[in-house]
Amino acid sequence: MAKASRSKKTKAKAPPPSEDSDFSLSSLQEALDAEKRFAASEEQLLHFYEQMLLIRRFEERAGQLYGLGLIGGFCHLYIGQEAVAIGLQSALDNDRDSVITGYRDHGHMLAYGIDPKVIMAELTGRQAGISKGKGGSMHMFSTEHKFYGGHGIVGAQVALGGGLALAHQYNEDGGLCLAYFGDGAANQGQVYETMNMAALWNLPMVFVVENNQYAMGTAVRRSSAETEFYRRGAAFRIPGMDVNGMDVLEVRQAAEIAFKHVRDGNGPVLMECNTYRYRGHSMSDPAKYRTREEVQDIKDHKDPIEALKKMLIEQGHAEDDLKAIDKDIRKTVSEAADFAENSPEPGAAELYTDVLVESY
Ligand SMILES: Cc1ncc(C[n+]2csc(CCOP(=O)(O)OP(=O)(O)O)c2C)c(N)n1
Ligand SMILES: [Mg+2]
Repeated sequence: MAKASRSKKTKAKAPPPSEDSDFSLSSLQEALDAEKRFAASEEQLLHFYEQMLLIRRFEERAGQLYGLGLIGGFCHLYIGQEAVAIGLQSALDNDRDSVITGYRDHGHMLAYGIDPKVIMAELTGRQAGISKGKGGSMHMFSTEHKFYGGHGIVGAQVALGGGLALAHQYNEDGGLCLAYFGDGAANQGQVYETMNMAALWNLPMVFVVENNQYAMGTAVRRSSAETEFYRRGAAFRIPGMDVNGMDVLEVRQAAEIAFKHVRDGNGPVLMECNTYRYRGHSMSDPAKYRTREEVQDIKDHKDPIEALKKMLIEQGHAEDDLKAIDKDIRKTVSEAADFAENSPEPGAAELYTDVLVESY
């Protein structure tokens, strides 16, 4: 290894937080409660609207392509959760920060500004896909964008995220790692091993629980002894934040507070974003574990895109202008689908590439 040993680097950091007896779970929460919503400019509001709508229309199209047999394997849609990825990713520094998530990953990639064409091509298993068609829906990856997947093993991305955060610290590049995981994943042991190490080593890491209320067919109250997930870092002195994940402005505000805390060298933060998934767990889910009324109620009263649309109209935007944005996005998504359908599948020789990295 060309670099100095890791122990030298970690020694230079602040002492472990356990020496500070003033730990407060709510210090960041208080900051959020004082100013709940990000003061976005008109331009930013429109951008959030466009990006959330892009995820929704992209996912609707992905669902259709799956139904037509153009997407194989598993496919987990992000519809309903758009405000989480947009609120958080919009606050990242794309030149420095890294992102890692589970298999429900299309929305995060779109939020990161990755071309919908290469994401759709990946979903349909084409050579032009971001993982050359070999990863599919669950295993998308782009080191160029510092997007480290796309992981099918529930909770594993959190431990890998700890490694990414350690790399940021070791290389002194000023970046942080944003590691997303679900309410189900929050019960995996390696998540807590990572929290312990991240707090002990003061790593620049934001743990984000996307609490969409279900892990496959199991509601959180049936699987979790503590359903307020933001509290779960307390044992490691990691401050928690309870965030309305259906409000893009609240998520963005929480991101501002959390990222500043981490960038100032204060170690990791645990954020719980309360959200809801409208579709089944994956495409083969009959969703018998909840009522249609429950889903409809969220769509009618808490939808993140409709809420922002209402706000834009109240601010004087014409409904026709917003419809025009939707039309443009549908066109972008159709072009991505056409591009994917017309792209070739990877050749057999690709079976032997990207299997092992021998040197850097
Ligand atoms: C280690 C492991 N255990 C079980 C599974 C099967 N599995 C796939 S998704 C899932 C539920 C995870 O739910 P959650 O973390 O809430 O994420 P969501 O799907 O709601 O985004 C399970 C149990 C798996 N992929 N990996
Ligand atoms: Mg879940």
